[in-house]
Amino acid sequence: MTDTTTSALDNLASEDRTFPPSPEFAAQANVDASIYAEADADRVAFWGERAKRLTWAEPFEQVLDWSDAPFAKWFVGGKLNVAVNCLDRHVEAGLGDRVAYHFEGEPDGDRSSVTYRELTERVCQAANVLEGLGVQAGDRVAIYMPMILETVVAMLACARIGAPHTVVFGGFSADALATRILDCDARVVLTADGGWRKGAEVPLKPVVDEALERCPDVRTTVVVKRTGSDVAMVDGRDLWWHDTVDVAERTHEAQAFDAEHPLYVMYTSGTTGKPKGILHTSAGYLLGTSWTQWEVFDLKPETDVYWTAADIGWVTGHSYVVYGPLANATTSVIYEGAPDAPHKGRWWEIVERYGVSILYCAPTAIRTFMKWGADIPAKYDLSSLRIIGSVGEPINPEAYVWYREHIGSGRTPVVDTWWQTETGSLMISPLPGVTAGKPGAAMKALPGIGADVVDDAGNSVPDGSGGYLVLTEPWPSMLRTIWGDPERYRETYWSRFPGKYFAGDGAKKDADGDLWLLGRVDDVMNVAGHRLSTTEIESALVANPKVAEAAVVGASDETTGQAVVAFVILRGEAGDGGPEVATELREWVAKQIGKIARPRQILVVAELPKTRSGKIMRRLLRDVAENRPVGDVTTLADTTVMDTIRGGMATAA
Ligand code: 6R9
Repeated sequence: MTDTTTSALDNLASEDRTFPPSPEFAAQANVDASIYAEADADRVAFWGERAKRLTWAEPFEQVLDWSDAPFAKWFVGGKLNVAVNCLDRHVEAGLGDRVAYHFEGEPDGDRSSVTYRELTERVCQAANVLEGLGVQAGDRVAIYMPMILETVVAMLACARIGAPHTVVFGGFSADALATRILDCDARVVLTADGGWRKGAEVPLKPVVDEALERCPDVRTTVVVKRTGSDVAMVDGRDLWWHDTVDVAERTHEAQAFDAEHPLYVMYTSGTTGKPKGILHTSAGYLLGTSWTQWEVFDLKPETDVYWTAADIGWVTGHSYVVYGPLANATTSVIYEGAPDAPHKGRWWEIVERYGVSILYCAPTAIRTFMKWGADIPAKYDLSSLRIIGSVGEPINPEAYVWYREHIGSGRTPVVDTWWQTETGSLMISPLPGVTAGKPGAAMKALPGIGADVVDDAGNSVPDGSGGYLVLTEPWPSMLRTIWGDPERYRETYWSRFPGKYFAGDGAKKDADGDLWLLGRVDDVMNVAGHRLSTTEIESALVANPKVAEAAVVGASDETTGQAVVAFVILRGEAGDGGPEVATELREWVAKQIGKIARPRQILVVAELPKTRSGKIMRRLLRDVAENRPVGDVTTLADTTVMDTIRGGMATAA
């Protein structure tokens, strides 16, 4: 990519605002700059030292066995129980009365808090029920539930008995659920009648019933009564949670499992073809998530109230709602519903109510709040926040600055964290007490992590150039394989650049060697021989005061190979923009980046197509831009969005 991205990347590099940590923040931070030196001196020993934060039933003999690369074994010979590390040990240490979760249901007034002691008991109950149903260590259990406490209980109960879970996001279809159940051969499904979203019930049990028509080997389901709607219960197969778990024995003797015992399988979405079942194992994963939560969010478990506003059905929820926070004895918030239910200040009301001090969410949410206007968060007391984070997509500099200003009161560090389902925990991020953050840059590989940007031939590019992001060293929370398909694991991640993990993201090193993520490699456009990153042009558009959100695609063009087509949502204050807005924005991009990046077409839309984890589905916009029938929309959060966009285009034409 070296010949290339030139003009586009120069613009990102010209983003020169930096936000150094305040001396007060730096003075109280959990880690200082010496942590990088410690890790660089001996990476493996560094991780061996960090592993002391876990409670081991049997100590490990070797930190890393990489002799069968790319198949890693971390903490060889060690044994522990993940649930004991997340729960029992905290109760034993006298923290039983600490709140583990403040649960906020979507229906107004539906809230409850659960302490570490109560959560431990509930997990023991569920573990007893699963064992009673014949689930043994190594058996897979599928979980298809809303954002409620029982979902956490279900996951930890599986971990406790060594049965890997596969959580399927509650918005997925019966077909997607069945495919996942079959792929990992789960025989038990934990679910609920439904959940609440935007004031309406999202039915779950009926979807399970439909999925199970294709899964004859599933012998039992356990169903949480959440909404109270009528559901059909199949005799001999379906049990109620309240008839089984809630009445079960509250103690359970946990067994220790090997450090490499499988913890869960998480299917990645959004790619074409068969979903990949990403396998994570026990000790390395728990270490990666708990250590990075402590390090990057500067966690003070005694006083912080921590909120990762992501669904438990995604890796962000697994790592930073459940495993990392619980291993650290954190008090967290779980919110079931939508950010605008019943009003657009719902998140800020929650921050105010619980005194949330650390907030972690996705750029798509931040851009939505920008669109709704700064006057909404301004109505709430957000002074408890002391650090805010971003994950899931590149954060446009303008969104970063807005987030820091209007949510972080112009004072809190912002951590832009790059990682993936496959990496298990944060890989590239500023350290809030050390790094002067640059809006839009994820900055540096964390201590103990090796990252680089390479060209087509796999050579490290010099500072100031772009290429492919790779990870150069194994790390404790890395995926171990693709469930049932080790060859696909090797091929997908380790063959493009032998010996290096290929992340599938484009990235650039700026003049200081700091890392900027540029989106998936397949989001890179080639316009008249110039490679342009979608992220880059989107950021330029979002930097215009009239624009709240933008998605850019490369549409085929007879002359230039590809041409830039931009879909924009205007900010509330900008009204519908009028016909001149497209011209104005085209010139704006030309001025910001260069004529080569000037969009051929700008379409003002009301919504953008997003996956349920908030990533823009550019593939569908490309279909629109190239006048094709729109492809598979089943992974969209709102499948009607594409009709709206098409409708809008017809009128425009
Ligand atoms: C955690 C999560 C992974 C992909 C990843 C990249 C994008 C995530 C990012 C980011 C730029 C960041 N991504 N964090 N891009 N800056 N801070 O999102 O996992 O759903 O597997 O997605 O998300 O493209 O490759 P997952």
